[in-house]
Amino acid sequence: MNKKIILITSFIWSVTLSFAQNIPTNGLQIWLRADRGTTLSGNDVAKWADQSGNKHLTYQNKSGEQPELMKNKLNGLPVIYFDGNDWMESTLMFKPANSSESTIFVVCKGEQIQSIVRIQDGPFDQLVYPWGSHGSNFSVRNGSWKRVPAGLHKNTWNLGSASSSSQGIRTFRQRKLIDSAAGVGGIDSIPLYLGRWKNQTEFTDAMVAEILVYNVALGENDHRKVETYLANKWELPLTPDGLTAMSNSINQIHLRWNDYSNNETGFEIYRSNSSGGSFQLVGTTSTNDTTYIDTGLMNNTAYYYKVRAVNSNTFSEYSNESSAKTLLVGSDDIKSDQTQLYWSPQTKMIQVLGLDGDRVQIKVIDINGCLVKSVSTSNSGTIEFQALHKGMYLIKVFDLETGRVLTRKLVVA
Ligand SMILES: [Ca+2]
Repeated sequence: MNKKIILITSFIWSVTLSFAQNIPTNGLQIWLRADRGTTLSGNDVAKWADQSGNKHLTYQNKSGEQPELMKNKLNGLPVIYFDGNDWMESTLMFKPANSSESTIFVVCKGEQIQSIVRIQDGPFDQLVYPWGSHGSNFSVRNGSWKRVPAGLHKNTWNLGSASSSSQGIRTFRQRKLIDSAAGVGGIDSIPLYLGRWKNQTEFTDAMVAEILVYNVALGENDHRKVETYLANKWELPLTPDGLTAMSNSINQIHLRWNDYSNNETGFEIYRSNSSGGSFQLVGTTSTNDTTYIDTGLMNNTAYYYKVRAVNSNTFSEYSNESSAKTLLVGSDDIKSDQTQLYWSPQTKMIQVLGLDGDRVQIKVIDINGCLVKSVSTSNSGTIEFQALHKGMYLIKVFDLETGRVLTRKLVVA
């Protein structure tokens, strides 16, 4: 029994370690994990120890202003709840590399997700993430303000991050770039607070699972490594991208995208009749699916799509938007009743007659629905190509310029 517990504990420990192994350490100033390093006073957190190796102390001595440790709250792990009145002070004096660089990661969920990381000591220099009502922004101030939307959502788990440098400031949620603005500079050393800045009116009413603060602007690979570590550890889905919509049918559109999550229960498919329009949920896939076929569509109609990953904890941001147009319902001709399809038993060739010079794609599909041959041409008149093994085939000629399609059954004897 004891042996079993030790084995399970060491397994969890090794999983946690392997999640953390790829985190970049260059520039890591403070690393606060709700699952490690808390010193409790009752259920409240009096001290929250830095895991970066820098040994910065984060503390709150007043019992009424200490956040609460909530056990078994997200993926079996504890989180720390700031109730609106709670805040902590850190011994870290944050000094951005090149007077401008920072990268901040926060895993949080709440009603008021402002001032979770508040790097500020006065009305001037500050890096606050998230800032403003409902955590709407990332705020950087060095004399003049720069603020970009943070894109975090109320009352669902967010994997948010923000970075600043002389090149620009940027915000992300669940891996998706939310917004960016021109760069900053000239920021001095500033102390770090959590939850609120002393007794200021902006406050945090939210659960916080983990915080990492770097004094460098992480490059894309390193930024992705931290996101992936946090997403895997806390079971938060990351945002798909690379969505591509395609149609070679009168009533179906095929979708394909890139999956970055290892914890989604599936992907939600949203469709609209216009770009940026009113998107409706039209389907949900299984875990790890990266394709979807939307069926029962109108012919000769453009449809717009976006997808997102979901699980029971939260949803990702939406992917890019992609659109495709279904084909026109074809008569037997492509353009002017002149296109015909033949198979010649003598020459064993398939002939397509009456082409008018439009770009066409000819697809030969076997009885199992598999594409066995695809020929593209923009010839006029007749083309012919090598015939097939014995069997029954469907031959489709798509006119890529008019959207018309000609379909014929063909038996090769
Ligand atoms: Ca996946």
